[in-house]
Amino acid sequence: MPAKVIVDPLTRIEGHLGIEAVVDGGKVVEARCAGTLYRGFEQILAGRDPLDAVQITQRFCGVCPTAHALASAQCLDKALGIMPPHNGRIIRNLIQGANYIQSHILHFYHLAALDFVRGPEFPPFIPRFEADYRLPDKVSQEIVSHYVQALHIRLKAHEMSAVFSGKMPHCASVVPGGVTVTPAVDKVTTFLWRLKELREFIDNIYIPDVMTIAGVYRDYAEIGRGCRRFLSYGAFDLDAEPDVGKRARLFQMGRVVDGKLLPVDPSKIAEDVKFSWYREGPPAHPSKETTEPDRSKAGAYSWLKAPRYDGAAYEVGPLARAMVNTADGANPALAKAIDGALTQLRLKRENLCSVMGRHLARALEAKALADAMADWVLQIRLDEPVAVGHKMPESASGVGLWDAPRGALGHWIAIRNQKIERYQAVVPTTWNASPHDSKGQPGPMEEALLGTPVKDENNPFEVARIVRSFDPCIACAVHLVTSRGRLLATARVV
Ligand code: NFE
Ligand code: MG
Repeated sequence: MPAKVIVDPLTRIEGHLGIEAVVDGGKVVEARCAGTLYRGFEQILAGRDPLDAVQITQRFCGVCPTAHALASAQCLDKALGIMPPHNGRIIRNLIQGANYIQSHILHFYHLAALDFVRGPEFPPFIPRFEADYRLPDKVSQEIVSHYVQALHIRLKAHEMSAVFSGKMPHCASVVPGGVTVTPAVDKVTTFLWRLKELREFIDNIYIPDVMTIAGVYRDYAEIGRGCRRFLSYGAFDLDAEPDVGKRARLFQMGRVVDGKLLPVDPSKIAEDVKFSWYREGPPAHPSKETTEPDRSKAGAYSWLKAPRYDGAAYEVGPLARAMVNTADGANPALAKAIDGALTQLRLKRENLCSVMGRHLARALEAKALADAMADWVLQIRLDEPVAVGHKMPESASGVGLWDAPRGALGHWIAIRNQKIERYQAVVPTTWNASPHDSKGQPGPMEEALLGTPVKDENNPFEVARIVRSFDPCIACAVHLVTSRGRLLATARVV
């Protein structure tokens, strides 16, 4: 008997999101992701001093402000025709690296692990969504103790970013041309001590906990597969090559489709607004598109646009980076860690395209990055500059392509009369949680829900686990709807 189930809100994510799924015969046959919050930042930026963009865009989000600072600064670097010197590049990487690891630990322990681990019987662990918790009590208790430990470790990671960025969140020192912080021995040692603690936490607690959960919830290495097209702009510059497509990065730029590594041509990115609450128009490149809200638009169901690459939906994020960086061995350390984890879990490479694959990719990437940061911090040259100067041109345009913790992040700027004429950002969750497009193609999260067995429409925890594996940066409501649309129940999910 078809049933309509509404779960609203789905918490433990960042921001505001609604999900509506059609369940028939015990499986999801149709799904819709709706971003339910209008922000309007792109309009706020128009007419301002271009240098303000690095500060204003960080206010998109308190979780990934560093990525916006970096994408925006690189967008301006491009527009101004400058590149940071050695120290500027290294220090930007360190500020961003600490924030990546903080974000991954936040996601696992404070947003996602409680989907699989029964917490204690007091707030904030109750009220909770009663799922099929499978871990023995002792193991659950240990992981819950790591929940608390992870809060302290995230503080250390914030301190690491702040050593070089002035403060966290919303860093002060990132500017076009580099950074404004003066390198000094005490900053390097402060950073290194905290990095040591972070690496111990990742190696001895985070990765083992993800492996424990992945070993017990083996069916979650089969579901939530998604669109299996992956896009990454890459992150963490290793040289100063002006062409971002050729620049060496710790995590390389690329796409993977059908297991094949392919290049990225940024001119093929376009945002489709067929099902978005924006004025109708054909899919347009971010350097040309408009953002004109139209809440009354018929058929629309999301404030998110639908970014597409050459007309196709792409998953972005740690799993996409894992795919892009292991397809041809671009990052041997990450490839070795992923192969080792899959062997230990007796899983195949195709199992990476799953809920557990996303959690594994995030944890193993945290290790690869923390290990690289230990080398970078020692590459700071105390007697060298951290930034180059610039002269603001009358007119210019630029693009910053940089992977945030949650995936491919692009900022596009047009400058006219030394002011921002237009600014567009296409952020990771816009890719992953995008609505359908004019070809009727679902977004990656929508596609990941298709075919998901839902054992009990009154308790659709499978959907929550899939949605959270993407680490969406939008608060979330899940609506499960039958083809007949009969309301069966409303559940609050915590
Ligand atoms: Ni608000 Fe973010 C990241 C960016 S999300 S957390 O990572 O950019 O789309
Ligand atoms: Mg945008």
